[in-house]
Amino acid sequence: EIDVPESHPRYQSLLTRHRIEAGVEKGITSKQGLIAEGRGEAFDYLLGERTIASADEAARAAAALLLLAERPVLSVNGNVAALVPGEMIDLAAAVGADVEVNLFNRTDERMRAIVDHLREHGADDAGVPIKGLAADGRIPGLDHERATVDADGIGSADVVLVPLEDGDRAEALSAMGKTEIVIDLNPLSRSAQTAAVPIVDNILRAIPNITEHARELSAASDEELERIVREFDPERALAAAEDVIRSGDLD
Ligand code: PTJ
Repeated sequence: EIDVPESHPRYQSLLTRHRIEAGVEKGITSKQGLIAEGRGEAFDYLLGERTIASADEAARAAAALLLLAERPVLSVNGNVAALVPGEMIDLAAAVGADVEVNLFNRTDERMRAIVDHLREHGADDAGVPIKGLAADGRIPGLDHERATVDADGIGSADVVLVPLEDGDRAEALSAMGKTEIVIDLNPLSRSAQTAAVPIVDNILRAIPNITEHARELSAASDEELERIVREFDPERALAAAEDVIRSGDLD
């Protein structure tokens, strides 16, 4: 995919950059997405570019929440589509969720390009519905464009996974009573602070990790899943991530 050996110490971050650049070229990622990527990279560097223990616990709680949900929806934006399209489909299939394309900077071209991109990555074969084009629902409290969702997608979801979400929308979704799982490398971001389950990890690692936990938990009882969710403490997880960043101690 790129001409960098896997042994290169910055392999992962170079791969990520390359995918985001390719996303911009393909018309799925916004230019703002390049800036968001740079911000994420800085935090990933401080976290040692690995999944810290508290993020792994959060991924397990996220898997339990998605398995318990009646109407789980996984939200996809331009960065998510560029970085983990096939992985999002795998996760949706593993937990029985729908995928909804939901953009901060919404344009019809980019909406359609991302829907096509997800189909190219096996959505139809996996039986995963891709929503977002109906645009017949609203998130109250946001201006028109940023409020647009599908009524039978995010509009009526009980649990939503919103990776790399903007703070206003994360707060508005939470005010609607949705249980939110947020993936964000910045533990101080408003979206991470709003989430029932904040996962402070690179989305490249976090999505496959949630899927792995979901597969492991597929035979667990509802009581067991509820216990995992109950025992997860979002504030403790955010504090643990901040500690790693401040101390430079990798766990
Ligand atoms: O495609 P659109 O129009 O929906 O736009 C998507 C972006 C991401 C551009 C938009 O939502 C945006 O501007 O987001 P922000 O406010 O830049 O927030 C992005 C957050 O994601 C920041 O806190 C970053 O630290 C974090 N982030 C960036 N890359 C990653 C990440 N978190 C996890 N994994 C990453 N690879």
